[in-house]
Amino acid sequence: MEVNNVDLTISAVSEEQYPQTEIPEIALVGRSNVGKSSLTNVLINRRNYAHTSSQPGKTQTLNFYNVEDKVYFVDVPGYGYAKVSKKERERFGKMIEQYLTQREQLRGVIQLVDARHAPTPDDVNMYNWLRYYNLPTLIVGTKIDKVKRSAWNRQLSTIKKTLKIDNTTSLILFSATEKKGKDDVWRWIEERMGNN
Ligand SMILES: Nc1nc2c(ncn2[C@@H]2O[C@H](COP(=O)(O)OP(=O)(O)O)[C@@H](O)[C@H]2O)c(=O)[nH]1
Ligand SMILES: [Mg+2]
Repeated sequence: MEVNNVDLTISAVSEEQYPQTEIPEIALVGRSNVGKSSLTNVLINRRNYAHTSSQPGKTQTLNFYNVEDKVYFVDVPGYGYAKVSKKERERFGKMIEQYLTQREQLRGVIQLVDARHAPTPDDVNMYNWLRYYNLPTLIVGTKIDKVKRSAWNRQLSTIKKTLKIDNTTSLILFSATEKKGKDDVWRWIEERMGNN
């Protein structure tokens, strides 16, 4: 999609704040620091619109990015090591779970995993959870620029095996620095946008 207009509509801390539109939504999930903001920036052709950070686990909001009034990207903050209290983590976990299971506008979920390593137990749990709820899922293996090209196939099969990826799930290797995989990710999103 040709992207010119993007707007961070809301950083929501509760359901009442979610946009009240029928625009399709695509959620981005993954551990803190895996590259969610960087992927968002590449998809919308911006350098640092979605703030990237080397400080993991601080955001505890669902960030809705309105892209051309055609789709919302919903940045779901990292699971794993969020630097917040147990109570806060539970509250936020419930909010994410409700969003992912009950949001009518949600068309699909992009789960990011770091392609340099095998998916972590948190990644596996998240993926199993997405399968349990039958959410259309794309796995994006990030930071592939840090992996030698000769090792790409091995990393692909490690991701497939560790997550036990089923045949409804697509898998794309991605690099934000080289913008590799951008068109394939957009293609998957546009397919989902057309589907109810
Ligand atoms: N080399 C490389 N670094 C990346 C890539 N994606 C993200 N990063 C870096 O990883 C760190 C965390 O990225 P960010 O997008 O903020 O992760 P988020 O916490 O999931 O939103 C930042 O320092 C990014 O510059 C990538 O594809 N390649
Ligand atoms: Mg981020």
